[in-house]
Amino acid sequence: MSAVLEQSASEPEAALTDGFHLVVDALMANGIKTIYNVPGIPITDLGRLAQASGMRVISFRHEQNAGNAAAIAGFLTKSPGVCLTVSAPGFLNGLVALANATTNCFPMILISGSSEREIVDLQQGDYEEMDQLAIARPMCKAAYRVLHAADIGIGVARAIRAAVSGRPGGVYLDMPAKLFGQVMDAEAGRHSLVTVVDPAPAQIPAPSAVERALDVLRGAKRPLIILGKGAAYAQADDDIRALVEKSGIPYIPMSMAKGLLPDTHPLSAAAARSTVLSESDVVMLIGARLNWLLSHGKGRQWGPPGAKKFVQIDIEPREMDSNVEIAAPLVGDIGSCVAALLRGMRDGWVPPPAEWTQAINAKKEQNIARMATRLGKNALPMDYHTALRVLRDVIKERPDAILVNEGANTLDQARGVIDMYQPRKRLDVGTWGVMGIGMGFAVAAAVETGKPVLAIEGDSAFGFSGMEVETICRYNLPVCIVVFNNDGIYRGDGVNLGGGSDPATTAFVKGSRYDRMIEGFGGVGVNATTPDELKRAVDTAMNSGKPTLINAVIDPAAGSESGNIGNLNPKSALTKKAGA
Ligand code: ADP
Ligand code: TZD
Ligand code: MG
Repeated sequence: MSAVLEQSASEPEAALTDGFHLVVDALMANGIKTIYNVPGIPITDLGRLAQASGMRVISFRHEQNAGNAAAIAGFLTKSPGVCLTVSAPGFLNGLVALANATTNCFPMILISGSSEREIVDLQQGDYEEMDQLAIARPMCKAAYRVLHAADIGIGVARAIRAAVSGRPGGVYLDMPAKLFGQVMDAEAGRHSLVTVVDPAPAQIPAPSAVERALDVLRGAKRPLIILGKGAAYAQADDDIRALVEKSGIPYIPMSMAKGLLPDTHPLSAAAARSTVLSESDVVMLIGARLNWLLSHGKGRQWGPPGAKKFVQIDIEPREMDSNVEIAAPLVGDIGSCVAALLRGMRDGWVPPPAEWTQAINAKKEQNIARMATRLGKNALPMDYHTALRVLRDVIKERPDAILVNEGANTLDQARGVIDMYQPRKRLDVGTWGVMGIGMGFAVAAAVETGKPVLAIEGDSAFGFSGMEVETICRYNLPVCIVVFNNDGIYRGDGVNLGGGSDPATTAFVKGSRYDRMIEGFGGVGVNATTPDELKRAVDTAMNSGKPTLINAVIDPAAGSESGNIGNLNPKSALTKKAGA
């Protein structure tokens, strides 16, 4: 259907259009094909019209999940994911996802309906009154409000450019209710639309910066490359692989960069992570920040202070020297920077000394053997490793499947055990370690790629977005959820230190059956207590593509407090003594 208002026979004048149609037309003119939303005042008809116009509109049960879906759609496609919410409470629900997208450098646009400016600004108590633009502004990269239908095209264009150019991030677009009903001449409306040309222009690094980086790399005896999710986002997969292989420099992938090169690649030093972090003399960061996930580039993990030089490739100049001195900042887009380094290595590149790679390989072999022993055990009830061995094999057999992962132990152990083989196949809690991304990410991964999705979820983590199993069933998406059910947060055997009858703060109902939730919506539920049952159930789900939830029963005593980051969790002497 053409997005032009139908003319009644009694109105022979020029065709008209309105705000609703112009928003849809503006998105479609820029190749945006999907909206993730929760309907309601004032945007119900916008979703309806978008669907009628040929867009895919995925309606969620909670805006945070719709927002997370939009954010990860942006990561997967390099085009901003769009989330649509109602005013005040719906907007606020979506805001966590917008802030999280910005923190993770995922491009997304949160379009929210809002109440009447005149009433909101005089604080006269409008329906869902809130000054949304002011509240959104500090949470995102850019925030705009459109007041006139004729400005919708420009508003959408600005939002797209802000989301994807430079360092990607979240953008807020405020659309007061009155905007949607504004009518204007259809021809003028068409002319007001903007198709954004080259929304994320290449940013070419300065030749002198490339030369400086190559000099630092040439001087290295024990170099290391760290690939971050920015490298995965950049979609420069072939050149990144060529750079690693041509340079002969060992690399470690950050969590969402796993699979950029297969984790089984001979130059992967992931299994010797602590060795390479502490002993390397030059580290090149590609799309990875020296934040808490890398201990800020200093401290014991990094070896003696001042002993290392850093090369950093990033599109954001202000990232340089954020935590430690960067000897060779390479500011530009990763595709252009990596291509420039490759050109510079064409003639006479000498790979790192064999001593370095041999030392790493020896350490790797040791650690891989140790892991194999742990994975070889068949614990019953299942512990993390017993269950994860099964899922590791599933991904090995289906390397194109997308893995979504959240939880504490469920996250940390899965990241270590499950090898990834292809770029952008591992989606997880990211920079904030936020719980609740699971079902939103799973839905968008299935919608955007058409690939099967395996979501490995802690039982607590799953609870944050679990209602979206209905959404998964409603759209019949090929998503298999495995809930690692250890009866609680970190562990299921916590005790109430006050001795009362309330359960421990970290414990859930014992023996819960999450699998029964999905059955209520027509999906497949399976309770798996052994590795064989788990394997059979996941294989069946991945083969059939039917929405499936497997309740994997995990030993309540198998996990540790906060997974691998217990050191960040302050503890009172009192609870330490009580052993909680
Ligand atoms: P990780 O958590 O995997 O270490 P981060 O989210 O900390 O990764 O870092 C990603 C970095 O990648 C950010 O600093 C961001 O500016 C950068 N980035 C994102 N896209 C590009 C790109 N196309 N070119 C260059 N840098 C990019
Ligand atoms: N709320 C939000 C939004 N994000 C968070 N990270 C937390 C709370 C705190 N938190 C974690 O950091 S992990 C986690 C919480 C509540 C859940 C861990 O339990 P789980 O995983 O069942 O998901 P395991 O396997 O039992 O460790
Ligand atoms: Mg748990």
